[in-house]
Amino acid sequence: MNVSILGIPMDLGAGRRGVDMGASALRNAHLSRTLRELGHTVHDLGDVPVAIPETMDKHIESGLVFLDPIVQACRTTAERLAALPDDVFPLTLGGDHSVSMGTVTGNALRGNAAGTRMGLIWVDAHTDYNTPSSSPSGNIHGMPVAHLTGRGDPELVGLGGGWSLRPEDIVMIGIRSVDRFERDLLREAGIKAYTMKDVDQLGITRIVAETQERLSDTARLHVSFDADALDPSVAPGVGTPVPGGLTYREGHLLMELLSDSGRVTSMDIVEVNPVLDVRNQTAEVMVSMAASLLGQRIL
Ligand code: 5AB
Ligand code: MN
Ligand code: MN
Ligand code: MN
Repeated sequence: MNVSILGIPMDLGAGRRGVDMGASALRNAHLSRTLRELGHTVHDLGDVPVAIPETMDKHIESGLVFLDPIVQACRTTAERLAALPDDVFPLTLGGDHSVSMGTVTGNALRGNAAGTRMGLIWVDAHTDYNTPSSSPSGNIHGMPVAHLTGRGDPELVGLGGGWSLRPEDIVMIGIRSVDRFERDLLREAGIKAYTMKDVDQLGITRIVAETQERLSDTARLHVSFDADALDPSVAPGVGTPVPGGLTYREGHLLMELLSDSGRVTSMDIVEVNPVLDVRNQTAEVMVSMAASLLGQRIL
């Protein structure tokens, strides 16, 4: 496969500094080499330009922290991805999770399949379904899924130029932290979310089988993997850790089964924060997750 790596070194959407260095940490953990050893052709396209917070006032517009520069970076990201040929597997590196408004939009509007239904598999401790009015923090990394489905700030919603994701085409896995008003919005939208209780009770195998069934009407799948979906003992380098997450094997099994499906055409790795990490452990574990999704096999 042709894998194209694109970094979005952005921490404007998060409450803590440092995730802007995530893309660099993932490269440093031998991402390209690991994928080449699996037989892929790998091109690193470099980084999308992102404004540096210290060069700006911390401006809050209609309840949103750093709205303008986030819109700009997401727009550039979406344009870069949408312009990639069909046979490329884009692997995008955050940055905080607000980058996914650009990556999901760009991948949905890419190539011959542009505008056809794309399933979104959201692997995260959080549902990221806040709107500017429901958000307890004003941090945009807690809001990307709401905006992708067309609710929230008009500029962020408008990134797709009229395109938006159908709530029934989204499946979330690993969930264990949802805000009070966010929960009502999720229920109302009818988005399927597998909590950690579901992971414990059903297991990853059954969850992936149900997910496949549920997303069978979509043409392809995008995986957005927030490092905080994993248990903090496995992935300590994240800004918003929540105990009780996916084990190392649950994360890998999820990636291995999605790889077996042959339907995943793009992936994000987000929320890796080297400032909070222990010897780049989180970047390394996320590189291994990407390798499993891209076909790494033991035997
Ligand atoms: B992440 C919180 N729900 O909206 C909010 O890491 C946390 O991309 C959001 O999943 C976490 O601020 C965003 C409290
Ligand atoms: Mn997230
Ligand atoms: Mn999260
Ligand atoms: Mn986070």
